[in-house]
Amino acid sequence: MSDCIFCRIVAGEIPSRQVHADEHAIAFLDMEPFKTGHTLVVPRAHVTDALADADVLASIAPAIAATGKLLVEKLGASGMNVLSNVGEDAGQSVFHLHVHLVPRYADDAGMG
Ligand code: DGP
Repeated sequence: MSDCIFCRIVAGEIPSRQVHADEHAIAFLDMEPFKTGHTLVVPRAHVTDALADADVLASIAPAIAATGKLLVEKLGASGMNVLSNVGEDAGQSVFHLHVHLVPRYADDAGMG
């Protein structure tokens, strides 16, 4: 069994609130959301971060776009923060590439 929490979510060993999936990636709600609908897009392949493997990063682009569109449609978000922390000093806490999609709403007062 992998000790990577996101590999275990991808494998279905740990439950998640999945909002999108394709051949290369899954997207599920973040358990510590900055804003309503905060979602993580995660490749099925294990790479440590967004700079580790350009092919894996490129492979999740369709899932990022589809999930962002879904969040706008379903939640009425009027904007989106799309970001990936690379390295502990940048705030990365799970070392399996993940892209945060944080839906934003008019007058929602910053990231906090
Ligand atoms: P980062 O700090 O950029 O590595 O973001 C990691 C995010 O992952 C953080 O916002 C919390 C989330 N997270 C960590 N473990 C789990 C989990 O088991 N399930 C879910 N849904 N989210 C998780």
